[in-house]
Parts: sequence; C-alpha cells; structure tokens
Amino acid sequence: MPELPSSSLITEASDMIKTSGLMVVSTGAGMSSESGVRTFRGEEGFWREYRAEDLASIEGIRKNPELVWEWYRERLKACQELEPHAGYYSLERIQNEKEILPLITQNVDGLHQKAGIMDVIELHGSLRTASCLDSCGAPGKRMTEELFEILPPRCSCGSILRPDVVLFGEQLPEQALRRAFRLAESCDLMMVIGTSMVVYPASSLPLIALRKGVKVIEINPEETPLSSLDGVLSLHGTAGSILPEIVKVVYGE
Ligand code: BJW
Repeated sequence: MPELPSSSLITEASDMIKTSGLMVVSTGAGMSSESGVRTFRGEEGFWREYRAEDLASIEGIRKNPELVWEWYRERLKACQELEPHAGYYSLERIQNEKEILPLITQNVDGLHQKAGIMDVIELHGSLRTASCLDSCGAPGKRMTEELFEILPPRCSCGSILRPDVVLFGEQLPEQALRRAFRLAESCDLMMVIGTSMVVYPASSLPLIALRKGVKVIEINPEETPLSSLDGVLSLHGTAGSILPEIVKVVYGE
C-alpha cells in the first residue's frame, strides 16, 4: 500500500475543498500512472528509454516516422485497454457534487472521460485523431487499428499523418489554453495532480493562481518546483490513494 500523508493534511485539503467556490483541477501524466500509463520523466518514464526530441517533435516525425508511429501505436493500444483507477472516480464525484467544473489536463489518454469526468480541457491534444503533417486541409482521421496497418499512416494527399497531440515547440490549442488561463485567474482553489511542473505553459497555471493569492493543493509522491512555494499544500503520495481519502472526509463515507 502506498504511504498516505498524515490525516491532518488530508483534513486540511478536504476543508479547503469543502469551503471553496470555483475549484479547478489540473492533471499530468502521474494521474494515469496507477492505471498503467507510463509517465515521461522519472525512473519508469519514456524519456529514460527514448530521447524526447526523437519522439515528441515535428523533426522527430519527419526523421523517423516509423519509430514515432510505433510508439503511438503501443500507447494507443495501452490506453484503450486500461481503466481509470479509484482516484478518477473521486474527481468525478467532486465534480458532480460541487458543480460541473472543467478539468484541465496535459494527458492525451482519454482516461478522465472514461471515468465520466466532463468538460475536460485537453491542453496537449488527444490520441483520438491524426492529421496531415503538411496541413493539406484534408479532414483528420480517427486513430483506429486500421490506421496502423501500414506504418507510417498517410493522409489522402500522400503526406505522412501526425497524431493530433502537441509536440515540443508547437503552440497549444488556442481555445483550450485561453480557457485554462481564464480558469487559473478566476478560481479560488486549484488542485494540481501528477505533473513534474517542467513543461510550459501548463506549468504556469498554478503560478498564476498563487499570484492571485489562491491556494493550491498538490498531489505527487515526489517534490516538484511547486511543492515548497508559499500557498501550496503539498500532499506526498499517489493520486489513487489520496483522492479517495479526501472524498471520504469531504463527503463522509
Ligand atoms: C504521480 C504518480 C501518482 C508519478 N500520483 N503523481 C527551450 C526550447 C524550446 C522550447 C522551450 C524551451 N524552454 C521552454 C520551452 C517550451 C516547451 C517546454 O516547456 N519545454 C521544457 C521541457 C523545457 N514547451 C513547449 O514547447 C510547449 N509549447 C509552447 O510552449 O509553445 C510556445 C513556444 C514555442 C517554441 C518555443 C517556446 C515557446 C508544448 C509542450 C508539449 C509537450 N508535449 C508532450 C507530448 C504530448 C504528446 C503525447 O503525450 O504524446 O506532453 S511532452 C510530455 O510532457 C507530455 C506531457 O503532457 C508533458 C508534461 O509531463 P507531465 O504530465 O508533467 O509528466 P511527467 O512525466 O513529467 O511527470 C509525472 C509526474 O507525476 C512526476 O512528478 C511524478 O512524481 C508524478 N507521479 N506517479 C501522482 N501515482
């Protein structure tokens, strides 16, 4: 069993949630790790095995499209087979009990939606579709098994397809980013779960909230650049163990 933070810290976080108005949740790869999705950084992360620039960049796709598409094929297969863990259902419960609050995520795996969480703002896109690397204007294609029969998959114009995720150096989807910034500026509590806080601009969201005097609850087994900042209640542990404990205290069951 993963270690839990002291019950007084869980109570403190629960009180903050109970008394908050607009609470915003922002998640990263660590949210999915107990469902079996690999994170990017850290001991078990993808970037221990691959170079980020080889896989998560336009140059990487152009240079070795087969390698990049094999990686996405494996990830898509895993995501389709995996199920949300208890922490997702805790977030869904909080979302339903408080009011329908949007949830901001850097994840592309669709697990929040699988758990019934609504209004998910996907900052880094998703694994649902792929589109022309050369932006020919043809409609995007759904990422299904057939798409992976011949690698790399191609657009009807003959160019290579690229997954509709945000790669390094690319702009984030404008509307999603605008909504996320607006929420960071207007919320009165933010919960940040399972991100190393190193990838901009997602990493700036809690900093915006803190600058406005808003408290931030962080859930992460490791220290991050956020953990020791003033205004941050840092709960050291995993999403799958801490979130159900918080829900128990907030809703008394
Ligand atoms: C648990 C847990 C459990 C484990 N419970 N927790 C210099 C040159 C060029 C660019 C830049 C530069 N300096 C800065 C930039 C900008 C760049 C950036 O930030 N780079 C940094 C790495 C330095 N950002 C961008 O390029 C972004 N675009 C942009 O800024 O546009 C404007 C611009 C353009 C050009 C120049 C400058 C500005 C785009 C970023 C796109 C990121 N893309 C990826 C791949 C997405 C597609 C895909 O998934 O296939 O997004 S990379 C990867 O990192 C992925 C993630 O969403 C992202 C963040 O990772 P995350 O979620 O934080 O995961 P990890 O693995 O890092 O951490 C997991 C955490 O969970 C850890 O802390 C664990 O402890 C914890 N954990 N188990 C709770 N059970």
